[in-house]
Amino acid sequence: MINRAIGLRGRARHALLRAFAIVMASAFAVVLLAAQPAAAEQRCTGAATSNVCLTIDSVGSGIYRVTIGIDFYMSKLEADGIINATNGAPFSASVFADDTTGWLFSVPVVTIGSSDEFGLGADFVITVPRVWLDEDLGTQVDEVFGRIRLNDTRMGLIRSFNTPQIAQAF
Ligand SMILES: [Ca+2]
Ligand SMILES: [Ca+2]
Repeated sequence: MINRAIGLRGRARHALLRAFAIVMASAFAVVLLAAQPAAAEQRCTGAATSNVCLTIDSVGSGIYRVTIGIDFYMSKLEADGIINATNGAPFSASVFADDTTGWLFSVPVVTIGSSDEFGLGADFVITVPRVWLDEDLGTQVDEVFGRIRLNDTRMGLIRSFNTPQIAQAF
């Protein structure tokens, strides 16, 4: 419950800070989905330097919406520097299994933002068939997590951020 509360707070903050009405509407929809107990599972790191979340919603008919989000705390100036130095594409994200195959699928970025409040932020979303998440085949519980890679031009290196794991029988 602590993790969920942190995640929702991060989403709400996103919604308040983003200027574009479409982005606000989509972030609000994520909050509504996450508030329905049976519909979504969310885990967030809630770390001091960044908050990284994985959310998996069932949208019916064996289809799941997978959302990965990050707030990497820094000044807006630093965040804009990273965004500009990477031609607007500082991030990539994928979902991994805890064992066996490892990498499962890529998750495309849908929003990138910067502010002094949340730093450098991004959301990644994809809808996938159930079998893509079924990393331990059949009824065995599956353990999946998200990993975001950031081309951090301040340090001249690639940084990785892992979400916590979601364990569920997909
Ligand atoms: Ca399974
Ligand atoms: Ca596993």
